[in-house]
Amino acid sequence: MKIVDLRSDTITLPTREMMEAVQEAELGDDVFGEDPTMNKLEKMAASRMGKEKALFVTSGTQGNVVSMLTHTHHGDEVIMEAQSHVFLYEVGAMAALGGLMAHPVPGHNGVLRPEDVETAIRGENIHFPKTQLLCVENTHNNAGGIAVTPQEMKALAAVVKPRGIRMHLDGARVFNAAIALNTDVKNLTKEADSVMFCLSKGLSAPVGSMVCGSEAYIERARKVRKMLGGGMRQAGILAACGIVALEKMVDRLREDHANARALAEGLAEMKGISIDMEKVQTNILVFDVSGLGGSQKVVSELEKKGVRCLPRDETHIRMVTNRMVSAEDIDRALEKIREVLL
Ligand code: TLP
Repeated sequence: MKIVDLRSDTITLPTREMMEAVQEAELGDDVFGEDPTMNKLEKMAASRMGKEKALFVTSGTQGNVVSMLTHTHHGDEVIMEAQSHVFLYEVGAMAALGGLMAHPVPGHNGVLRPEDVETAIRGENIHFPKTQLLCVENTHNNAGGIAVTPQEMKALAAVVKPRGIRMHLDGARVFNAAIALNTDVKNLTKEADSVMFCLSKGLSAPVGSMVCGSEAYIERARKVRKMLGGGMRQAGILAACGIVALEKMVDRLREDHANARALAEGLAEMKGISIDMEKVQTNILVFDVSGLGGSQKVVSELEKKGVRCLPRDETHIRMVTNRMVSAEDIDRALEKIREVLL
């Protein structure tokens, strides 16, 4: 049975070109800064994000924690959207490893309102921790792949920058946002002091994410990465795939977006499914199945038919289009979903 795997874009396998690039990669010890392939990837990533330097990290989670630890001191407070990945899905790393206090603020469709961030910022008071960092997620995963616009980034920066608060962008899928908004990715990263983006999601590299920022910032981040055990030796093996990902795989994300739209349009016509088409902007769909007896039941039924997806919560399912799923697979998935709903 052919499986249509819509659990995540993290399931994408490396391309043949990536595997070939691995064979050819010139290698060295990256902890000594001597891996030419890694040095090339880090240079490319920094330039793509409009930052001075970049650092390869093992995962998006490691990238976010390295970024947060580099910006802060123990006991500082970090503001983030209440449904964000850094708050919900990173094993409490900021608290466990950084001694940081999370201050989650509910956004609107995943996008923080500047006035709510302003209210959340602590003033000078002997009782308060120091608000040191704002984290923004783009695209916003839990909200359903919503793209935060350059104007929204600017409005948030206008609130935090004058107060000396730093801004970190969890841009795991920032290229998806740039494509959806038809803008250069630099317009989305400009206001951020640090950016993390993933090579291993829609871009299909097997491993790795990048942290980008100023030269001084990345120098400190490199040390934090080492402390977390993330200093890798002949990491050019991984960087070779990352280079192909950046050079060849970014524009292809459009196909995932078109497939997500086609999937959403099909779902919207089905009884018992409620999906907000305005929120279908990139490659993530989150939709309500409360009318069908809850998400776990539907996910299990679909699994039996060869369509894989994940419950987002008790009433919502998440589906993520990705390179392993073709337009024909989407038609097939819709057919199977219809069968389950009958
Ligand atoms: N998200 C994964 C799961 O962890 C939920 C997924 O399947 O979507 N930031 C954002 C916005 C993310 O969506 C993710 C991964 C990460 C960070 C962490 O990346 P990894 O999985 O590489 O640690």
